[in-house]
Amino acid sequence: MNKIVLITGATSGIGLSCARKFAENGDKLILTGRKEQKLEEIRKELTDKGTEVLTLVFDVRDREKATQCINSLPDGWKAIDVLVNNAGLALGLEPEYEGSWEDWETMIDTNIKGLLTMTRLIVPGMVERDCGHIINIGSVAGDAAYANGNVYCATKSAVKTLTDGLRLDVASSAVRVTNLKPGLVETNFSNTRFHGDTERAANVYKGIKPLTGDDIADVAVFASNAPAHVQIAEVLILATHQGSGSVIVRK
Ligand code: NDP
Ligand code: 8X3
Repeated sequence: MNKIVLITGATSGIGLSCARKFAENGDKLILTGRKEQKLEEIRKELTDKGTEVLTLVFDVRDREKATQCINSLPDGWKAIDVLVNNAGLALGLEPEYEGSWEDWETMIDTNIKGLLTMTRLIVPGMVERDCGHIINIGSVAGDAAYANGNVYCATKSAVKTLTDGLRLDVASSAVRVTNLKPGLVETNFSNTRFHGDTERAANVYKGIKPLTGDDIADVAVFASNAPAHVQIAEVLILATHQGSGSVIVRK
């Protein structure tokens, strides 16, 4: 309650759900994303309900702009309590030997290097204040590769390793580190993965009741609200008819 929560990729899906759920929880929000107008709409929606919201427009791949934005936070907003490293994407679903160089670079730059940029910018202040929480949005895809998932799965595997590494590196402080690993969540994720092929994207969620962004945000808020001595290190959240990254039972 009353924490300052910074969420990357707050304009859609899990990030937007986190914004709404942390707002309901009584927290102050720093919402970041690439789409200025969408961020403004969300800011208005949440401020109308009484939440204090600040928005920052930047691409997590743009280290210079990200640094500028974080370093110029006004007084009263600098002491970030919770960083939700959510911005991320999958592009393509092809055999590793046929994938697109460009898609690979975008995924690596966003899911790994973007997350590292935000961590590097925000965690030193948390360690100095001996208080803070990093919630990384990993994936079931980081636990084991599934067919044609190759590079995306590798980026989420990197998120798992980086989250575990960070947890070790801050263990002497009161900073907590969480890896949330969702399975199938119906968001804009598949539209992005299939480069706007909405029919192919819709098929991903056919015959199964997928998770929602809110389901994941509920767990993020739970982890944030846990007593200070409790560190929710990792949570795998699957739809009931999903057994693993590769096993989805459709009816
Ligand atoms: P959405 O596509 O709905 O949301 C992705 C968000 O990330 C958007 O706000 C998007 O902004 C933002 N984003 C992407 N690239 C950048 C960037 N370079 N800089 C800043 N923001 C960026 O998908 P989800 O909500 O599903 O995805 C959120 C996270 O959850 C991702 O890390 C994803 O890998 C992970 N995840 C998703 C699962 C799913 O099944 N949906 C399952 C497991 C994990 P913009 O609108 O500008 O593109
Ligand atoms: C997103 C879920 O199974 O499409 O990380 O990789 S999955």
